Amino acid sequence: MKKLTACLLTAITLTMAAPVMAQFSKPENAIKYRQSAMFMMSQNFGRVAGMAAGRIPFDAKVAADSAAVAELMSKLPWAGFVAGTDLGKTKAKPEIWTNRAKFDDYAKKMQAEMSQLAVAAKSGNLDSIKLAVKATGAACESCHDDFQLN
Ligand code: ASC
Repeated sequence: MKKLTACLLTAITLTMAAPVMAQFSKPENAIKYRQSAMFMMSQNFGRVAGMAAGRIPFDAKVAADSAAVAELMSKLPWAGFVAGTDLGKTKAKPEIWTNRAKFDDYAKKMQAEMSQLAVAAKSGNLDSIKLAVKATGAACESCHDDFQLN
């Protein structure tokens, strides 16, 4: 009976872990995956933020396209935060895995703000874009403050 229970538990655990194992063949790939999505997001967000700050000339089409890509990218990094990937070439703090609910809340908040930014950029209204950039940047920063190594 004990053996059967152990067998069942192993089977259940393997079944639950299967999608993650199918997605990344090794931990380094999970790290690379989330860093790539973050990089693409920051390049696109940074362009819009540059326009909002007046560092880059405002181009409504470029802003809308960039914000749309940043919004899509904002959905991607999370699948890469697989257990055991706090080790290696990463600035992810181990607290991500011991305080996951808080991390997930930050992640959701950032995605919501990035979606708002995409809406603002699509409208072409620079004042709305400025407000949304501020809120989105704050969401990025609060998570980095708690969960990213310097
Ligand atoms: C970026 C980037 C971040 C955030 C943050 C916002 O472009 O790489 O981490 O914006 O700096 O304040």
